[in-house]
Amino acid sequence: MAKVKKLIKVLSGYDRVFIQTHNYPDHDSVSSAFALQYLLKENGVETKLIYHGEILRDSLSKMIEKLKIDIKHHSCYSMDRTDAIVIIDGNKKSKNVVELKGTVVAVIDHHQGTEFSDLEFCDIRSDFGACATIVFSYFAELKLEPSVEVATALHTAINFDTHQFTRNVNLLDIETVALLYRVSDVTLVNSLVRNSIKIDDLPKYEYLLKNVKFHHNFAYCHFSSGCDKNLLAILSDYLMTIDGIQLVVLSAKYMDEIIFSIRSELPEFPAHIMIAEALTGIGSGGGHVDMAGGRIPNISDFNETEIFNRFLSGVRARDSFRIKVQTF
Ligand SMILES: [Mn+2]
Repeated sequence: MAKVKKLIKVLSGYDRVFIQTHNYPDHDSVSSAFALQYLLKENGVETKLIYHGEILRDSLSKMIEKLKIDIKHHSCYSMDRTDAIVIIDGNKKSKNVVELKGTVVAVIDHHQGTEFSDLEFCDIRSDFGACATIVFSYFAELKLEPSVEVATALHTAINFDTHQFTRNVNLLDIETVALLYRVSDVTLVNSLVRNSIKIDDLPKYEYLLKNVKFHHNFAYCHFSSGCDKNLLAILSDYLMTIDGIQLVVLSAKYMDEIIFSIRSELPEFPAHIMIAEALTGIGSGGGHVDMAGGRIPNISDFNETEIFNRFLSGVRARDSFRIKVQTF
């Protein structure tokens, strides 16, 4: 039986089904939710798309508007325990997925994580570059053609989550885009991917270039006046484009906590492990080998110099095994 048929069967048993993205959703989580909603509707299951936090990026707001994606903040609904929740591009109990009043019955994710035994359906494939690729595999299983809007959303998501096929990319991500390419609005995809920053973001670039600290192949910058999560991720990708930089750590004050964005291009510097180690005792972190995030919930536990030194010891411990260390 096709894997997705089990999901359809499980969800058919509930009166209301919500598809929940991770908090402060990105293109991949919104697109995957949108595509899953389309697929489930074609199979007789009505769903509502919800998120927690905010839609932070203009490119994502534009995608939602152009593709007429109906996604709302969860506070727009009064939810209760009888509601079924499908978490997409995140997992139950993960730090970036708020616990809502409904019952989590299914998880579809491409981050490393636990398969909780109380779930009725769980599909975690951490070797996939985007959750969108997992959702497209369900279309393939059912031989269901996505609409132009769904194909455009999935195509955009894979581009974003793999950082245009340079990060954590799987052959299936590429094959999926090849198939979507025939159906999607490529002009819109390209416009969404290309225009990911706005003029208002430029002062943060200026701050970054003035304040970044380099230590051999490691770069660190703290945004003391704050930066939102998604821009912080874009800025860490930007710093990774510098030749010779192989580990990037950015931190920022955001709301009432300190957030982190980490990028690595060396398997010896596993981003998800290095952030977890550096924040031991004061916060938490996780993600992938090449990209990760983290947070310190109490700002008073954050000390810029100490964080820099904690990462530096992580780098030094691992770099001692390497022959070549680039100097500036
Ligand atoms: Mn994703």
